[in-house]
Amino acid sequence: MGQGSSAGLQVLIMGLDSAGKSTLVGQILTGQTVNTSPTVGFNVGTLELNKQSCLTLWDVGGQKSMRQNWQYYLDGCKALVFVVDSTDVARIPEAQKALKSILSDERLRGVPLMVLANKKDLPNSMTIREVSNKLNLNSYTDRKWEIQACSATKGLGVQQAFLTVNKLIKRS
Ligand SMILES: Nc1nc2c(ncn2[C@@H]2O[C@H](COP(=O)(O)OP(=O)(O)O)[C@@H](O)[C@H]2O)c(=O)[nH]1
Ligand SMILES: [Mg+2]
Repeated sequence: MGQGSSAGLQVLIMGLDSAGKSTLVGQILTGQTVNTSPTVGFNVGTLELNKQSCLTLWDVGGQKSMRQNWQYYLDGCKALVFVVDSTDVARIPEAQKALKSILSDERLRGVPLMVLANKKDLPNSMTIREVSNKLNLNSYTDRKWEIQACSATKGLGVQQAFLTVNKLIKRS
């Protein structure tokens, strides 16, 4: 992904497979729940928030085999959106490790982080506080970060999330 490959500020959407990344990107770009299949390679789309702000969203596949490719998307990244399935208690330690590993990359130094606790429409989803604790977000003192709940399928909190991402970029 080259710096000049598109007009918008580059925003990387990452997270474990089936966290809801592609549903989220589909929802924000089309306002609809789209059918997703496990993402091979990547999806990309441009989100115009207003005349001044345009975000280019990169939805990178989350399967284990894809994760070694994550590093190729880091150049020119202005914000990282890390999507978590907040009902998946079993895999939150794996999400924690994946997040830590991505953020240790030199190219993401100081880049703001937005964690989306997705699937909040489902019962038994973890609270924001639980997700935040399990991901050790308080340990990330050298960058701006936020955590918000959302439902990518219902479109709840999705618009708000990207407005916050834009604010985080402007302040970083
Ligand atoms: N209930 C519910 N299901 C969701 C939500 N977001 C995604 N899903 C479902 O989770 C599955 C994986 O979503 P997908 O976007 O393909 O995940 P990705 O692998 O991170 O791109 C699909 O069956 C989605 O319909 C949500 O907010 N609520
Ligand atoms: Mg996907």
